[in-house]
Amino acid sequence: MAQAKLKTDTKPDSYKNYIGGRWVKPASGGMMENLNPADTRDVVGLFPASTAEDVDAAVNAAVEAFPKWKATPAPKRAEILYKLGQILIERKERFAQDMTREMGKVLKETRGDVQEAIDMTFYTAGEGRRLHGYTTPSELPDKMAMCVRQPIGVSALITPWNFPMAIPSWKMMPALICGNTLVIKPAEDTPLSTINLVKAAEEAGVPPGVINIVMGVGEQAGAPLTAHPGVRLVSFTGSTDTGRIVATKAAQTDKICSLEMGGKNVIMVMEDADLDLAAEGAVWGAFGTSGQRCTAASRIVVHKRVYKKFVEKLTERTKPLRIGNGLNKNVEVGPVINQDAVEKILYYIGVGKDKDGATLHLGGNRLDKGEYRNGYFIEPTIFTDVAPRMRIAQEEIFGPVLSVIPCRDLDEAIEIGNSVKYGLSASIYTRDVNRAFTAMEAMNTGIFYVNSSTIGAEVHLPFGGTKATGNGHREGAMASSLDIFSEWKAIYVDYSGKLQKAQIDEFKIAGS
Ligand code: UN1
Repeated sequence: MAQAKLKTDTKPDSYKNYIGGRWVKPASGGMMENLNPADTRDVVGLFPASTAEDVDAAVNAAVEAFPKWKATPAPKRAEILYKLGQILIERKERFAQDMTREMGKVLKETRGDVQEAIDMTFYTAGEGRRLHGYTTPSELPDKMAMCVRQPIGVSALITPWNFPMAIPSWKMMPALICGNTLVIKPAEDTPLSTINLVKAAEEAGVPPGVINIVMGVGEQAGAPLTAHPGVRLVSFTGSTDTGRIVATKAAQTDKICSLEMGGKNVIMVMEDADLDLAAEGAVWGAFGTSGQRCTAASRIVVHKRVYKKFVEKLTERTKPLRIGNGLNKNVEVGPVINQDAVEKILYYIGVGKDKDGATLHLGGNRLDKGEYRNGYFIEPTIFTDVAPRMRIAQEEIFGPVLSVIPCRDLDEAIEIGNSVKYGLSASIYTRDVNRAFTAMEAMNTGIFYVNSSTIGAEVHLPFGGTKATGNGHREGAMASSLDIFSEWKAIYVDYSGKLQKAQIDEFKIAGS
């Protein structure tokens, strides 16, 4: 059984920022410790605590590299991505191990995370020979009209810790294929996975300055990046509160800004559902990644006729889940990311019990004895008899906490499902095609599943959500991510040899 390698006796590895094609120390010399959340005695490494000075150097490098990268034909940019995809395939196992060590989710899932980056890289590389614009008739004779996508400039990518290679790839690959240069600021809890991705990109032949990585905390490194006048676009994934700060900052210098933020996703279980399948999907959606996905299922709305039976099945499946270090083969639920997360999750469990008055049906505790004593482990937790307006049913907890809410019928399930401020993902379990389609249409979310959980989006479909989940953009699916990372240019070519005035000149149809 693989065990986290403890490095208590040796000095931890020290990492650098990547700026203008060189690995460099942060200007202030400050470093941050990155700890394994399953065992905090294991120091994954020391990473730069960057400040505005480093950000400035990185943005300048990206500004300088932009003209050449922009002038590189897109199919040639794509060739580098194909190579990068190949390197990621070769390193998949090592990158997955590193990722589990730095963020805790189990190996099966970190392999999936790297796989998602591989999928995104190849999928985007194919776009190098498309990047379609279109031609369209002009309203005037002897005149042609068309539009093309053009690169935007320097993109700032601010990425979260829960998908530390997949989400950077969702932003980085389309940014690159469109001809942008970029500065990425990964979450301070998971810099290593992004370094792994950037090193692989360097090896694949991405020219100096095209990709830059600056590590550090939000206020020190993220804030100057979103404010920097050299940056034209900010793409952010994280909490709604931080996203609003990012958007406000970005607006002050007219930056393009794409935000992917919180979720409070629902599974609706109808009385005709396959209850075993629904319970399996609920457990995977709620406790996979220890509930730390934006798409995690944190609410299950169940028809009252099958409520009791469903809760039994859910409990049966949750109880035996093996919690522990994600590097161990048999573990199914890893730790949560850090001490702040532990406190926030325990706070919400307290709210559920003492303020909301829901029934704490299962779990509810931090595990801190024996094998758990050096990590951030929380039991998979189920609340039952939850009312839709309770805080635990409204606010994003981002941990292994599930609220089960009874409902009367499909209409009420939809109403409850839509009653939160977020709109990322939703799902229904039913055997009735009419109900499935009714819910599909009625749910105000960016992603909808029928007879499967709220997680598991594929890279070639749009990823993102409505309401407080985002600001109208979608990642993934080529057209939508190209819309973030390129700007349209409309082009008119008049070959009539005379001044023609749109909307003003009258065109006479011959013979009329
Ligand atoms: C996230 O929830 O933060 O759909 C990203 C999924 C993954 C991506 C999730 N493919 O569950």
